[in-house]
Amino acid sequence: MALGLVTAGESHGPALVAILTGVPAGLRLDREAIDADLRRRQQGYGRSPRQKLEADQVEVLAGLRHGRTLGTPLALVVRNRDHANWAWGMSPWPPEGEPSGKGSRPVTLPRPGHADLAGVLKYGHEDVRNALERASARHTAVHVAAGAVARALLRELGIEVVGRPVEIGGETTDSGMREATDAARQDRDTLGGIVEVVAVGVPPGFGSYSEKRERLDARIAFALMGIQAVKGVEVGDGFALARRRGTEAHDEIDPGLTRRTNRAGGIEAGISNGEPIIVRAAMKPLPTLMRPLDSVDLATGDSAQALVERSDVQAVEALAVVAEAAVAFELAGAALDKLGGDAMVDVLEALAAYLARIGDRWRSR
Ligand code: EPS
Repeated sequence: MALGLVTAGESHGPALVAILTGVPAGLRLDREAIDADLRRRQQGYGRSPRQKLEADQVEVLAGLRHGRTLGTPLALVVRNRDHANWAWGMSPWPPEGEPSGKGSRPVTLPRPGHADLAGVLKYGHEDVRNALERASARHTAVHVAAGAVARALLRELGIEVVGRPVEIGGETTDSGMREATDAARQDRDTLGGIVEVVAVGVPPGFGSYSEKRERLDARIAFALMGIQAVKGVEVGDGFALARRRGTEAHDEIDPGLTRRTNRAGGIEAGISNGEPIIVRAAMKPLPTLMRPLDSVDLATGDSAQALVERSDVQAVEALAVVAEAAVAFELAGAALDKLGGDAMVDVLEALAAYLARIGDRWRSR
């Protein structure tokens, strides 16, 4: 069965939920490792005061016994501590008692760049909150938990995936990124940036040119574009390749089937080629602004200023962790597509047999 993921949960609702299917039996999970990824996602210089309220931790409701997967659906939960402040406003059932706490008054001032306007038009909501709650990047927490499971599987296969910010607000040095964040905070503005994810130890042969949806680059691009605020994705030298000649654009092959360069970012024709996989995602500046943009009050149709809410100045460091999780999940899916197996022991045997088969031609890893 293919690796699958479905998630649920609103930003200020009771909890975020993920159900993973197709995880092989016998995979050892480490609660501390999953929680460490959740903590990494919460950190970052530009994060909102919300992060002081949350202390994300994974709970497992099904599919795991004594720290090993059972080969059955794996159900993960990350609770929203902040829900306590929204108990009336985000009550799943009709709330009892007088309106109190946050979220008790309807939001009618859509923020340009957020889900607010398109969401209420599409779904026929009166209260913009009904759209923004699910669209919020809070939801990435449970994707990171799912990605941590994928990372555990990949580690068994000798594959490591690491994400890092490479640019924030146009700055590429650590101090530049911090200064840009400070300046934007001072100006009550927000920033975007670029993250890079590198996967090492991926053997040749994950993904396929056979069908569009099987292409590893297409799968990874889909997973990255599906993250809140991501507006662009590139693989390897990406857009820069379009400006080069063919003699400067490809990766020549040496004996042992190694490459001198990795302009392709480890993927050719939708298949991993054994070089590190390198992808980048570009994030737009966050649309919740302390200095709101012009909008319209949906209750009156008159010009107004967009909703002002507590938010992050930038969340590029968080995106690095979320993007890492997304790439890990797709790589784990592609690994299982190639190797098959509903038990880890079979997956590992299939990998060993495959590496032995190509080993006389492809360098040993
Ligand atoms: C987000 C708005 C902020 C962020 C949130 C994403 O939340 P709040 O409105 O509660 O301050 O902090 O991200 C998280 C809570 C998180 O854990 O990443 C948004 O509108 O996307």
